Amino acid sequence: MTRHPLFPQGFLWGAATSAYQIEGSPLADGAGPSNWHRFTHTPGHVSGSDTGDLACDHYRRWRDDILLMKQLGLKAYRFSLAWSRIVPDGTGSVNRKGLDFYRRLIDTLNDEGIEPFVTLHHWDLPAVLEDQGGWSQRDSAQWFAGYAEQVFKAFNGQVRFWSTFNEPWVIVDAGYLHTVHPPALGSVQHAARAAHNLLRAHGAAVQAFRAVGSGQIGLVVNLEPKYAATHEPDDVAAMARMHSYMNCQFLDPALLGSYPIQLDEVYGTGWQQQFPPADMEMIHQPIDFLGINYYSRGIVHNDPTATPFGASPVRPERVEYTDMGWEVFPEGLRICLLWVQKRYGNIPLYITENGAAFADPPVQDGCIHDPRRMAYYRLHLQSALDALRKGVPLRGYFAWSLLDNFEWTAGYSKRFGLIGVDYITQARTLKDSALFYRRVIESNGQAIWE
Ligand code: IFM
Repeated sequence: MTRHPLFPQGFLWGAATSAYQIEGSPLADGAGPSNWHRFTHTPGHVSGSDTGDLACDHYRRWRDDILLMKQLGLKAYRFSLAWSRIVPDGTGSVNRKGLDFYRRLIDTLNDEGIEPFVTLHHWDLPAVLEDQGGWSQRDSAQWFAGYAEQVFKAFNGQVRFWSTFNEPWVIVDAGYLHTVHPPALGSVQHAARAAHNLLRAHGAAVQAFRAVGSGQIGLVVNLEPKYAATHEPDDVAAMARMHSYMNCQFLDPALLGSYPIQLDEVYGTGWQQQFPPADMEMIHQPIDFLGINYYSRGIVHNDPTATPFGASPVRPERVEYTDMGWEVFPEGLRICLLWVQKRYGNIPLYITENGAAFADPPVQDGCIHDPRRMAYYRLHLQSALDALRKGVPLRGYFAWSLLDNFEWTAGYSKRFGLIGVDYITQARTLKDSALFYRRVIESNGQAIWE
């Protein structure tokens, strides 16, 4: 039998979810409404008028879901906390019952030997804070650090891995620059401010963690290698703009202490002058790890009509696309990991999300056969392993997602789960990809070559 390289001993194999996408019961036990609760209840925003009111009913079925994690052999579970359950008014007093939900979850995960890998904010902001300006408001850094501090104190010693934000780029791009996510502002000025305040909030939470918390803290970003459609200088320049906007906008300030210069072409020359220079000190805090979410690559061409980037996407033909319309491009994962190491040094890395939406066939013989998703995982894990062998300090991998779930504006129409969810009966069914992932975990990677 050919012996292939394996992942290192202790590699953290996990699966990921987020609060609003799976929990349901958004207002239970004294929780306040979140921006996403309000957004989904406003007609016209979400496909099929779907909401997170029930989702995967994880708020009530979490014990069963932990049993499923055990069945998969997961070593870690990445999930987020709903700020509006814990601090319903966004700031001020803590809702004990909201905190208790997460305490039970975390305690049980620890009892079962599954590492809780906790995200403080995965897009669901207390609605009351959005009413006060959300992330475009400077106070948001203190709101977030206050909430984070309460949580660090409550779970001190119970959680070893914390992330401040999941994909701040999406918050800014979809919610502030465009009108796809709440608060749907569609404003370059608000986008620039929101990006800066998210970074300040990240830094302030890291400072709070160093004062009252224990364990490790990091940031999770979504990255895409960018390509120019041609070698023409205009296309190459368009690619460079998109690369700095998506890949460097958050990592450069957080890890290097400055914004990439090309961001001026998006936000306008001098955009940083509105911020006190001392902000960068707060933003540039040492962190313990970086989480990378990877799904696809982006190809762009110069397009002066497309504001504010002057760039538009190009979709290659004769390649595979997922149901999200994202090109399957496994080597991009290795490219991202190597790029991060080259630009930011040897900070420990986790792949905190990777996975694919494909329509699934009905349950057959108690299983869901999803060969395309399985192939997606196999190829991306091979790519990750390649990066590891080239010296990238990769410490873990989280499949997105543990369960089929609420895919934001696509509602329940896209299925990312290793485990299928019947949204009428709430029955869970393991997919072939879940059985494959279990073999990967058991064999510490050998199964990706079989
Ligand atoms: O479902 C999302 C998740 O919330 C953030 N990262 C991308 C996933 C797939 O779109």
